[in-house]
Amino acid sequence: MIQEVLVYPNKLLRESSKDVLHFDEHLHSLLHDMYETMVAKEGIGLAAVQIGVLLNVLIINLVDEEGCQKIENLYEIINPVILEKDGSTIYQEGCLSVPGYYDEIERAEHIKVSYYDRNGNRCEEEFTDLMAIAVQHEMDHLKGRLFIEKLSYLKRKKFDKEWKKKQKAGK
Ligand code: Y12
Ligand code: CO
Repeated sequence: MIQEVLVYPNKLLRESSKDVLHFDEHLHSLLHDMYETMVAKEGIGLAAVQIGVLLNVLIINLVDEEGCQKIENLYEIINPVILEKDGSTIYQEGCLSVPGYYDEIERAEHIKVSYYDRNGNRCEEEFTDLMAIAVQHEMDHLKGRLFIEKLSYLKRKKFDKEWKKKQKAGK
């Protein structure tokens, strides 16, 4: 079922998520809802907290070279831990919980992550480029952090001012 995406400054977005303990039908139903919601809202990544569930679950589905978002390229990442990171890269990020705002954010260029799949199998994988950026963005959600918290002091001030103005205008 398509769920509502929580939008900044919703307080739940600041909470830390907890590890999944049971790889059962409830988890599979959550993954299904997350996928439907992400596709419906035209996102490429979503963390469970964004639909109000405080579990360490994230999904990422990047578009391919032809601009198609294929389900076979869907990553379901449960209880992720970053084992190694190196390099640095800057990318113009956006987030379904901060609609309409995009800014350049610096993150590690390569990461090695351990995680579990939907059946509880442990996986270890190295990610680079956009996938590494997306995993770090979504993992921040699991710790209650949004990408706007990585903005410089001045950029954040400008964001807060614009966001308040937008909220007043009811947009
Ligand atoms: C690189 C950087 C960040 C990520 C995290 C995942 N981010 C998203 O999926 C963002 C999606 C998004 C979609 C929007 O809606 C449309 O484009 C129709 C959007 O625009 C508005 O809400 C107005 C903003 C963000 C992954 C990789
Ligand atoms: Co986000």
